[in-house]
Amino acid sequence: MKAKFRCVLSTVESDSHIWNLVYLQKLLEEHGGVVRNLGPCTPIGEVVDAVASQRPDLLVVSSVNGHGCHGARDLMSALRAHGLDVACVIGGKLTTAMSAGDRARRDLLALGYLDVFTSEDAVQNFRRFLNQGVAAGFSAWQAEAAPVPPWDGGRVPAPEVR
Ligand code: B12
Repeated sequence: MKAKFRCVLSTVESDSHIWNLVYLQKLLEEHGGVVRNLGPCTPIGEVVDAVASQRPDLLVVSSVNGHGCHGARDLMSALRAHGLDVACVIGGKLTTAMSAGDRARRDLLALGYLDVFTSEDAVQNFRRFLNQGVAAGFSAWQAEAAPVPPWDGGRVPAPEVR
């Protein structure tokens, strides 16, 4: 298949899981990506170097050990500190509690991730993202906003005054 985009694939420094990366590499290749898979426990410096030297169209970060949301913040900060503005998405199992998922999603979108794919239909949504990205450019993607529950800084009902 003709190459349609170049992609760097990584995880975060704390994450030693491998098969998620293998799976994503195959999925990306199926969509026409030429993939540089940086492997598990990816040092942040290696991701920064790969993005700086290869100027990929897309950086995909996958983490499943439940702590990825922290490493993902550090990774985006490092990319920004090096002046690297690359279309970047993340997915997998990023938190240990389902209830922390919305907040993590909100934080990561605010930091500059184009989307955060963690739901049950993550792969289906990611396929849509890839198809649209190949057609119109990855940066054009508009992620759905994460809901803000009232106890998490959202709209808090005014207390009843008697
Ligand atoms: C194999 C395995 C291990 C092996 C990994 C071996 C290796 N070299 O890969 C070992 C034993 C080393 C291991 C260690 C640990 N593991 Co483990 N592990 C698993 C296990 C059983 C299978 C993972 C796997 O290979 N799946 C196959 C791949 C293809 O599927 P996947 O990883 O789920 O990825 C899919 C989706 O998540 C999604 N996805 C993933 N990334 C992305 C990114 C994008 C952009 C998108 C769109 C989608 C996407 O797409 C994939 C296909 O559907 C899972 C449980 C399970 N059944 O899933 C636990 C699991 C991932 N491990 C877990 C944990 C907690 C750990 C440890 C912390 C345990 C410990 N206390 O030491 C350590 C962490 C090690 C580390 N430093 O990261 C938890 C994570 C819990 C959480 N996230 O809340 C899980 C879910 C088990 C559980 N139910 O508690 N683990």
